[in-house]
Amino acid sequence: MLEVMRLRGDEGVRKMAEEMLKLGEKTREERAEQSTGGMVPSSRSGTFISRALAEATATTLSPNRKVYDGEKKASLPGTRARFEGDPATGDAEVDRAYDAAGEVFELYAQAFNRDSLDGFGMDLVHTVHHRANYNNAFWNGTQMAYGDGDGQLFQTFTELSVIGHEMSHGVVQFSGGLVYEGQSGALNESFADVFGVMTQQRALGQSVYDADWLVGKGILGPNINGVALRSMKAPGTAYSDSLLGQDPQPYHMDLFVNTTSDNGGVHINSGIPNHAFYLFCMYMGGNAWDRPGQIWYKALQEINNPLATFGNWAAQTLDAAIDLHGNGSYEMLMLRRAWKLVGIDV
Ligand code: ASN
Ligand code: ZN
Repeated sequence: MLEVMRLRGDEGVRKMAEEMLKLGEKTREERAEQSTGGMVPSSRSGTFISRALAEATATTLSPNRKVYDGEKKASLPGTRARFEGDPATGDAEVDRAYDAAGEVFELYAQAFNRDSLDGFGMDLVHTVHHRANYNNAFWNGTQMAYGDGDGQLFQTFTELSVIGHEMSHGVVQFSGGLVYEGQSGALNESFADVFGVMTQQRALGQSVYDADWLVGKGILGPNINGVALRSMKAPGTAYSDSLLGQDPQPYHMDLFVNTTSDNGGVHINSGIPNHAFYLFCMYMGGNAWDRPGQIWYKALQEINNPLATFGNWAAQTLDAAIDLHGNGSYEMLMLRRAWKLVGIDV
């Protein structure tokens, strides 16, 4: 997105995008340090248990949220705004981050028996109002941060699917990680999108057919021609705008984008595994966090390959489907079909 803005935006947008890209590099360096800093790859050692058991034990899990106000400055985490149990503040950004963090915690706790992002109940630290006119949100290896947007390109970043996305980067990191470059990086991005929209669908009580499958709906500026940041249902169609350019996401391997920008297209080629998940959900029906989510989550816990390619990941999801539902099961056959439809044979 930022690369597109840098290339296609007007003078002001271009400068902003260049600044943001520089900041992004710094964040990625910090994030890389965090993920190699002797962190325990927690819940990958955990065994996989049934959903019924997960729900029974999950009742004891509860979040510890800490939302800070960045006061439009760069330093993190900022000043205390709303901690666990505090009443609503009236600051919409603070309260949306607090509520969304609760939804994300609940998804992982109740559907996946995971105690917070690291599996060991870590605090959920969020900073809102990060920097001035900041057009992004991120996980830096230890906490989440959200800009307010510049009001032109973006209006806010505290939107449920975006918050679910950022927090899920933490889950990927503590599950053994997927290196943020090329195909493994696009898988990291895709996992974040999948669990971001899943958070939203669960919070809204939506089945896979009710959902819009959009990431970041409503965060684009008022005059931008587009509906969201990304579409899992129809990658490449989320926006088409003179400032933002055209949504660059492919939905099939034939359209895979080879590029050195965006860490080798991590936010671009994620459209391919995103669409495979969407198609699989369409075959399964019901709720995304049931069969499809359980398979994706199990695959993440078991892949044990931070440099996984799309093919490796597809094979891991197939293994998970076989373990959970049996060889030759409907789930396994439909999953293979979904991957085939995006150009990946397993
Ligand atoms: N919002 C971006 C993301 O989570 C920021 C980044 O870290 N690249 O993918
Ligand atoms: Zn991301």
